[in-house]
Amino acid sequence: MGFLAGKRALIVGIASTRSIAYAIAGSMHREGAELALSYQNDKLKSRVESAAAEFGDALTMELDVGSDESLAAAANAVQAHWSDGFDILVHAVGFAPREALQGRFIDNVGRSDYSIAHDISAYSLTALTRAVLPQLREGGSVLTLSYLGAERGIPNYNVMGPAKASLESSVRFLARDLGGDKLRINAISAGPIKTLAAAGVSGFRNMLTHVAESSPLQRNVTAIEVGNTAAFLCSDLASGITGEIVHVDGGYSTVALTGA
Ligand code: NAD
Ligand code: 0WE
Repeated sequence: MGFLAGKRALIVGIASTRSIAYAIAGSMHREGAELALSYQNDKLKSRVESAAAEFGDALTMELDVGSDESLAAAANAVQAHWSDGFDILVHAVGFAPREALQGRFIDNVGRSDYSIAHDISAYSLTALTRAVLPQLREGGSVLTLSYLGAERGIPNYNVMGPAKASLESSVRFLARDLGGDKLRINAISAGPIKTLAAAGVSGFRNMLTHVAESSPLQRNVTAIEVGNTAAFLCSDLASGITGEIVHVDGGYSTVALTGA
């Protein structure tokens, strides 16, 4: 029997079979979890429906985390499907206007870019968690996805850096609140992976090569490795872990002077 048998998971952030959320769904399904999957808009609906068919006929629903009405409607859809609650919430969402993710941070970040990046990439974790909190069962857990740009200045990542820093801080504040409900919350800080969100980024290929050459594991990480860590963190095997940022990056963030 899988280590997530009897658990129910809502997974937000599938846009393609390359999405980190898709790999997380695969790992959780393999370990015996029952799934519900959301899609951001009509354009992504059929892709998420295909994933749902693959992962044990999962429930699907629309969810735009930028809208309070959409958050409430999605929470209602989950409640109607799982009337006695669920156990796992996965938030794998990030967005900033494309123009802000190039050139100098100081030149290319406007007030509205800053606001959108923080709204969709950071605030949405708290808004989504609050929307489903009454449904989360004791022993359950929340997981989000972060990146090293929260901790370091990285070319082109720009406003997403401060947004991820805010996301990671939110994990620590939410951990205090959720602990009282016997719930946990953690983040995975993943190394670079070629997904849709990474596809448009100029120089991403060179970044992958640099990271592989500089990492203790001497390679890039896969979405499957992130998926397996996600399944562990959301399982009872990780019952003592909350408020934590776990790096799944081949050790890249633990070393310096890698050219020496
Ligand atoms: P992806 O493009 O496959 O997933 C991003 C998801 O965000 C998409 O499913 C998209 O629909 C969703 N999204 C954007 N705006 C939304 C909104 N308003 N409402 C609902 N959903 C919305 O890319 P990914 O790389 O799998 O990204 C998932 C998470 O992983 C993000 O938080 C990203 O920052 C993080 N991450 C990615 C990498 C990487 O290199 N790919 C590394 C570390 C962390
Ligand atoms: O968090 C991310 C993806 C962030 C992202 C990407 C896009 C591209 C398309 C947020 N918003 C958008 N908006 C778009 O219109 N990653 C960790 C992947 C990523 O993105 C980078 C990276 C890495 C790594 C951007 C610049 C530099 C490195």
